Amino acid sequence: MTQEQLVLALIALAVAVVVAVLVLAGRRRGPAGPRIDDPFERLRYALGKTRGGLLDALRARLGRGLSEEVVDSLEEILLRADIGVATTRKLIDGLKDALRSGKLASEREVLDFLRQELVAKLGGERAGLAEAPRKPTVILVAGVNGAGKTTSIAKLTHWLAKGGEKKVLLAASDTFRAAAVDQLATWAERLGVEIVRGQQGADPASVAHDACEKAVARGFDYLVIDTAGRLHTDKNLMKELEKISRVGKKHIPDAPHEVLLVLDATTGQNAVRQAKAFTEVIPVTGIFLAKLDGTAKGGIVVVIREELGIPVKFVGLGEQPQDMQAFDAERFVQALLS
Ligand SMILES: Nc1nc2c(ncn2[C@@H]2O[C@H](COP(=O)(O)OP(=O)(O)O)[C@@H](O)[C@H]2O)c(=O)[nH]1
Ligand SMILES: [Mg+2]
Repeated sequence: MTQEQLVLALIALAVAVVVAVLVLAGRRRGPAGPRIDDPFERLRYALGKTRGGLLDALRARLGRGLSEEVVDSLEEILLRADIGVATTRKLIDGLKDALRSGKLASEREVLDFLRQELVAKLGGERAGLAEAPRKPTVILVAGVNGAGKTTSIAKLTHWLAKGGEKKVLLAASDTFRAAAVDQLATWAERLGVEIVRGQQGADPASVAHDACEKAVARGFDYLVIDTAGRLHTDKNLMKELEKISRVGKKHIPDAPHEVLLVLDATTGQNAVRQAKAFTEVIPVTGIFLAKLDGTAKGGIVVVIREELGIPVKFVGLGEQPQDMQAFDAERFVQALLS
């Protein structure tokens, strides 16, 4: 082998190693995680971090036997899962009462008690999405920047379209950044639905207005409106959101039929504070709780329900269009505590 051939062989080897490393790293970073088709198992997998901190810790503690002291020590575990101070207090008091009156004798009974109480607190049944008596059903989506609005809209669209059976129109009323409009447009293309977009910097309310007009004229089943992320402390931007929510009424008097607030589950109690600020400006009808898969604070669902009285309607479990589920209290609690 000549020296030149040796150098070429070494270069080829180096390239092969680099390619192999990149392929392996890409695979490890794959966004979807394992593919799980069963919805309950999918939810259970996504709640893994919260369940790990909650159920495993509860079992370890209860393994020491049952006493008031042990029940008291559960408080810290519930708080860590972000179940909230008020709810945790009620759960612990309830457990103690049940213990004193001899209704709790085993770890299983304690967990059953917690499951029942949590299902009751979460409203017991599915909230469902409001449907307009006459189409289109208009869904306004709000939330702070980065909460997951646009991704959640993609999931919602995938779910609403029912494989092409229903016609969904998207409105890109997040006109502040060109990138935001492009992001929604990319989803629209991927999902095979139409989108109304204004010029960059266009009035967000006028985009919403045009979209309402088109949705009525062309017989769409659903119109989903994306809005600009805003700091919940910014009064002007909040006012504008109010305007977007009002503008569609010219064409669709009872619109919007749903105002979904997207909250980032990983921000825990801060998400609750945001929600309070939004509900002062617009009539939020439901919560879309995004990023439940990335957090050990899944208990925040309970706080949202208890402190805001607004139903959690959807949960986001990943970054792909199918990574969403309609919220079901019973199933959620089962996935969390079993
Ligand atoms: N793991 C995970 N990531 C999410 C979820 N929802 C959104 N994201 C990610 O959060 C980031 C911000 O989302 P985006 O939709 O752009 O937020 P927006 O600014 O509110 O529109 C993106 O990287 C999304 O992929 C979710 O349910 N799970
Ligand atoms: Mg966005």
